[in-house]
Amino acid sequence: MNAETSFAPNGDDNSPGSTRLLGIGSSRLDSFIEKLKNLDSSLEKLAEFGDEKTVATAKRYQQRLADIEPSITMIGQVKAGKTSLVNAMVGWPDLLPADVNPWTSVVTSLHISPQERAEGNNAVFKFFDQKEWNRLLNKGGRIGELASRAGADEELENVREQIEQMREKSRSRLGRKFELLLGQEHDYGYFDQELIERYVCLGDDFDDDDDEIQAAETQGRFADITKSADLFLHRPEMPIKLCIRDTPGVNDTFMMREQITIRAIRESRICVMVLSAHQALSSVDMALIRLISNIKSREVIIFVNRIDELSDPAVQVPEIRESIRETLKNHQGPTDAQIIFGSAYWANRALTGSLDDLSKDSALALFNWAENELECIPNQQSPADMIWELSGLPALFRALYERIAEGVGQEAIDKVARSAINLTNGLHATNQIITSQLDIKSLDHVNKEGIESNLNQIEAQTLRQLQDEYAKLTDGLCSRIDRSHRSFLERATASLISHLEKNGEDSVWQYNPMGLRVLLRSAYQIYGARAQGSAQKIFELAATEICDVYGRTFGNSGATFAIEAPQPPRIPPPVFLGQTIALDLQGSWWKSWWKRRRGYQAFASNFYSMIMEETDPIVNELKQVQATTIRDDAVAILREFLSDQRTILLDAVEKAESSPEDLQDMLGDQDYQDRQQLVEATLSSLNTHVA
Ligand SMILES: Nc1nc2c(ncn2[C@@H]2O[C@H](COP(=O)(O)OP(=O)(O)OP(=O)(O)O)[C@@H](O)[C@H]2O)c(=O)[nH]1
Ligand SMILES: [Mg+2]
Repeated sequence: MNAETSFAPNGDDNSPGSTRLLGIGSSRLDSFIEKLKNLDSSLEKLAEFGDEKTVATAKRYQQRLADIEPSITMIGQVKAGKTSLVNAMVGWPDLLPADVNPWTSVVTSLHISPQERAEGNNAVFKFFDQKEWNRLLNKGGRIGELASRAGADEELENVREQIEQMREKSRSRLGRKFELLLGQEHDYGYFDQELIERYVCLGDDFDDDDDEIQAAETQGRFADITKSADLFLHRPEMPIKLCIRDTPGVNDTFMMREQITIRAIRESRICVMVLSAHQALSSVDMALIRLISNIKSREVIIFVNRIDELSDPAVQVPEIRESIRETLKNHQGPTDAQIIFGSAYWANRALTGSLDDLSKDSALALFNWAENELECIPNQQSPADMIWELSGLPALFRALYERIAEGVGQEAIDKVARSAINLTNGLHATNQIITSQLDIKSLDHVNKEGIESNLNQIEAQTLRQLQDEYAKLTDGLCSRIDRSHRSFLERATASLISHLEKNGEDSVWQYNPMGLRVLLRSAYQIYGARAQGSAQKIFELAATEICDVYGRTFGNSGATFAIEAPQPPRIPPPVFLGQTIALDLQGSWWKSWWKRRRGYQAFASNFYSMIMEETDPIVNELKQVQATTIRDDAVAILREFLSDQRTILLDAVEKAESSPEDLQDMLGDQDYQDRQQLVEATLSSLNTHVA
């Protein structure tokens, strides 16, 4: 079955409540799309110049523009309505099953594209690999690690039991194939709700064997081991491609999902935190606050869902807004993140056009909210348009589009424009060489081998510099982190002892690990700023040296321009710092750890080593994973830049070495003057794109 045909409500794009609504708010991207088109047509023009290599490179850059797909990760409280909201955002109300069993930990990425895909709508499901699965089963995930470290045997036993049950269920559902499936992926050339359910929804328990087999055939067959689902669908109403990632709610027993959420946040530049209006943001959601507090405020949007369930939204919404701000302030969260209120329920009703059977309470809430928002709703809209506006979805899209236009989208344009400028500069140089060659007939000093060896030298030298600088910076980062780590542990232990001296062992002591996070974050920020600075410096050096090669090779005829150095690598936010550690867990875990200790000395040394073990992974993540990623990115950027430059420069040399007749053959009957005009026009249009 084709997915498109399985979705009945949107047959007619002009009917109220169709996916037409998805286009509302797109105007925020108008100027971004204009820039994209301009850049694309400049590249198209470069392709017209005809020589093969230029065409191939220009096409590669065009493809890069076509591939821009900003991604947005939705995170939030369990049952806040993330999945329902994602369904509304892609205009397919029941696509992903809402209300799934809380055990699932699948991250679903919906890729929506205004262009039709040659392969149609398709789906890819990936399973956990053996290592991830073993970690969950053997250690019980994060919570198991915590429990065993804290010596909370009872809890650990509990976790193990639940996991054993889960493993048994998976065995019976998936049979012998089970182990073989780990690490695999399943691809489909279509998808519908039923298929998705097989991969993301756990089935219920069945008493009867026959039922069980039947259920395994349909619902929840693979859900135990599914790690991610990628669904691709065509939405002509969308202004650009988007990837929207639905994650499982964060507070679950295994804390498996916290790691999953952290990874999903890392893969996107923008994060939407979905809260439920009844429990807007309480200290219970500390884990969530910790996760977003490591992301820039501008890249976090808070969506307060389910306002249809409020009795008086007009009055309650400002109160909720205030309380969220207060909570964020008290816990060092992103206080100026934008907060949007809405209802996925209303949005999905607007999409299906089934507006008459809103429940009475929901309708009352809708009228109440409509009065409040009157000035935001333009006149003469259809009821579906009005409800869509009140659902908060257009506001959410507008906010997302603004972030995309100024952030990740602009960066992508900048990157391609810089490469395109360099390509055009190469053509410009070639042009000048051709004219000078036509004048002087030969350029004795042009020597291909000499240039190649020059380029090799530049490459070796700048790459070495980059590696050396980064090694130094990483050393600095590590020693700063180790210092912070030690001093935090010492301070915390001192505070523990002083508590024991004052209060004895019966009163439970608490210590906020915020201080450690602040110290680690600042060490990482210092590293990030330096890492960008060094990359910038070395990239610019590489550009200048290559420019010199042009000058040396072609004399004045070649080097009349500057080469655009690429932008330094992005410093990804240290989301991992938000990971829950034992000190964050108040309540029973901590109390049970506390009760097990006897004697000050035992407290102090046990405490020190437990917190050390707990915080080590965070520290290592910063030192190793984050720092290595940044270095690898910088190296990849430099390599690509040098390789593009090599192609362009050698191409110019080849032309300079050709006989006038061969040149004529290569360039066809294109007139030099025309060529030059085209090059100059393209250059000046490209220059408008870079900052
Ligand atoms: N009234 C109302 N109910 C909603 C709204 N959004 C979601 N729900 C309901 O809330 C329940 C949970 O919705 P989901 O979309 O599964 O929530 P979730 O955040 O994805 O849940 P988890 O993935 O399990 O954390 C479902 O029964 C939805 O129908 C809303 O805006 N209004
Ligand atoms: Mg969900």
